[in-house]
Amino acid sequence: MSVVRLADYQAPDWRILHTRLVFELDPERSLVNARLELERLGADDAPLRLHGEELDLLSLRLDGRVLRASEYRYLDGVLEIASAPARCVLETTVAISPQANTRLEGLYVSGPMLLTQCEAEGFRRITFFIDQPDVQSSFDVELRADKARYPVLLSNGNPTGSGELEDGRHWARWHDPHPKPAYLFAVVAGDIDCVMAPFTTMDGRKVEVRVWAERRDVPRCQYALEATLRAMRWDEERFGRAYDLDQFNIVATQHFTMGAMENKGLNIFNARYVLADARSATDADYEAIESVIGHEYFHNWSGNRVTLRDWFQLSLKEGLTVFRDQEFTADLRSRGVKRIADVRLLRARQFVEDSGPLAHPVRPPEYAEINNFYTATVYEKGAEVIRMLHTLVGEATFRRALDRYFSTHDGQSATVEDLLAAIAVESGRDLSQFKRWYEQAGTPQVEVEDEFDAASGRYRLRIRQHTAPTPGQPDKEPLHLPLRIALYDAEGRDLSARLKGDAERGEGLLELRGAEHTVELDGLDAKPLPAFLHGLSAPVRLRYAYSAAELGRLVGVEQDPLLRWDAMQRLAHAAIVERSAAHRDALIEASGQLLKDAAADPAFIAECLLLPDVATLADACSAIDFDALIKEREDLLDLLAETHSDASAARYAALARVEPDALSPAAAAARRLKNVLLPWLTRLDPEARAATTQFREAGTMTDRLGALACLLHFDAPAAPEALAAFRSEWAEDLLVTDKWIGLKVTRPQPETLDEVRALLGDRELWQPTNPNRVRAVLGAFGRSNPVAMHRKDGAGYELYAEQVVALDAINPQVSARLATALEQWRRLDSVRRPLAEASLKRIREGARSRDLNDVVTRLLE
Ligand code: BAL
Ligand code: ZN
Repeated sequence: MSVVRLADYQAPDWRILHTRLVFELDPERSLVNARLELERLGADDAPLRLHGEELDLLSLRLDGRVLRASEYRYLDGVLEIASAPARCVLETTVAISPQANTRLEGLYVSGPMLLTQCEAEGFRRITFFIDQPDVQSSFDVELRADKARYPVLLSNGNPTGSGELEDGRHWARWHDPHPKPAYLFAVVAGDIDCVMAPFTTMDGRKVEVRVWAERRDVPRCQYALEATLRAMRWDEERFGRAYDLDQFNIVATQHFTMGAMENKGLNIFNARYVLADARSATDADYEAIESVIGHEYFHNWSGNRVTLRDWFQLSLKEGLTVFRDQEFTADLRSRGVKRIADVRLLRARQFVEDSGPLAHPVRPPEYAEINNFYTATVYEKGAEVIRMLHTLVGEATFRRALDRYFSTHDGQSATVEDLLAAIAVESGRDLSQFKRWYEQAGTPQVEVEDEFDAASGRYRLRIRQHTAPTPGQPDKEPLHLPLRIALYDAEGRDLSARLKGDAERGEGLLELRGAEHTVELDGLDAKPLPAFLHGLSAPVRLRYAYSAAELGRLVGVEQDPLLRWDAMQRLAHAAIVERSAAHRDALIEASGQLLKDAAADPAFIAECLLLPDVATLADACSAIDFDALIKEREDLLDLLAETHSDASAARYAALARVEPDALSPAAAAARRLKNVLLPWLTRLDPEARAATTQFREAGTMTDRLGALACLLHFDAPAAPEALAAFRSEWAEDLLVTDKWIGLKVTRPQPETLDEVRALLGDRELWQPTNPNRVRAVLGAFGRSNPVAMHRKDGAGYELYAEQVVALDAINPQVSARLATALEQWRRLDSVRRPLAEASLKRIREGARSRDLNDVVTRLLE
């Protein structure tokens, strides 16, 4: 497979001064006429090369003249015109088939809509273009379509006119004044409707904000609309960024490979991140909607106004924008609980990715298929890298640095170096070593050893960092990282301000640059209790030989919610993976304290009581034995439930009285803890009475689904009836049906594989062209049901491989993503490893797409 290398980057030979597009929209066969005003930037003999995939070329004119076949060639996705004047106008007309487009890249059909997805390289499936982010153009777009079928016609920018055509067709024109790369282009045509609200920006611009959906779904768009207004205001207040068009449109579709897409002025969203109402959405859905709405909106500056020079810089927009959306949620909701959720995800997905065959730097040096680099590393680790910069320079300097970055590069295609340069200038700091975070893969391990000399009262910490080899990177250099630290004395006072040493910066912040540092503290009566990485100040694994008692104490003495949660996770980890009785007992003790804590946020307590998931636990094992891990984890949960049966029943009952049907933060936090305790209660009651009652009386989807999960996963007597009732209540709703499927396929029994087979054979439920449905069935099964997926007879792997290959012919991005669920295969136990390998080889034999070939090749390398 050919690869693209960052080192080979060359500035484009041509630029596009202006683009005019006319679409004759039709689901079977749409015609696209493109008029490109071009200017040569490179050498006189530089040919004009345009990207184009699966386009039926109907006409080609250069400066008004039809080109002869000998004057161009269209081969392997490139249209090449050997000789073109330095300034010229190229006009093409192509035909494309949206109806046949199951890849969902380019122009495709979703229910009553025709719509586009262009990032990363979908625009070349719409028309010929220089489809790379460093080629930006202003756009004028005319859309023509049957008016009855497609009454709404949307594109980027501002509307400039509309009118009637013959034969019941109509047209609409859009002008986008902001030059943009093709990946930000979008079109939507459909029989859709919207909710709308006005917004006045801080600089006085009046904006019409609309959220569109299929007509029946419009009543469920109000929350997304309000979240958009919150995001627009927050970006002004926190980052000084205002919106820059007269309209901002968001469209929800049921068929979308990604979560959402930040097209300029016309965001297109997976419906699951828009549609919500009190009946159908969980508390987690509401939070995710607000977060993704924010994320896409924030791209208007971090991604759109300042875009990328090339796809290697993907994290420049994604890491920065994830950081911004994390801060949005933290500012509007509970900062501590948000950080815990983000770190949980980072460990469960990114750390795992970073220690396996798909590990890659935040800025990969090469790729075979860019679609495969929309990864946890580029997004989540990329956000952690930005967070470290924020920690190193502080909020005020960071804000000034971003102002500088946005104003210096407004309208340009930027690089990671550009962002680092803006931060370096504003902070006066040398970030050359810090840049390694973008270049070096793997999660660094920070080892801390300490010694206390009672005679002299001196306490010394020796801190070492090391990053293990990753594919293509055998040797690693030390990284520049901020390590927050606290040292608690017997009264719980933090002594870290008195630390001295080569890494010490004051206020409990160490800056590590070398492979090894020593810091120390004098004049102590007793060894202090150290705490590290407050707020996860760096995305590292930190090893320190805490005793069980020390971790138990940390849960009580530490103020940082993340570190309190982390201490609970460490206790659980040692109890399960190392089978440490002391850690188990300390976990039980600390859990009891938390259960009784009436002052703490119930959502925080819920996070603390949740054990690490099996993938996170497996990540610590050199030979993963799922049976042992799952059994130890279940035994620990049984013990927690038994030991705290009275306290958890009492707390559950009290929580159930907190505004049970309200959507307020307090009510949502109560539900969070209630639904962590419900499985504890259900473990002790074969009749599952609490879950049965909760299912029957639930006034919210959170409570209903929480109860249904318990009934199903504990094989409660009421489970079959509840499942059927839920199914028939929501049969018409794709998104809620996905939730129901998700529960079915994650039932932790080997026989769930038969359920999955049944779903795959159900002509109504199995919709392989709908990525949400594929993820509900196979994504949830592959990643969240270790019992059935990793069956020791290999049947889980076999079914998975068969489906990944079948899906490759439909949507390669989806099939490639599914295959990554086997990224830990090399560390499986000796029975499972060869079975997983055989299934991966089967995938390799069946893979047709570049996407899947790339992933499976790297998995097997
Ligand atoms: N740019 C792709 C979707 C997102 O990360 O916003
Ligand atoms: Zn993004």
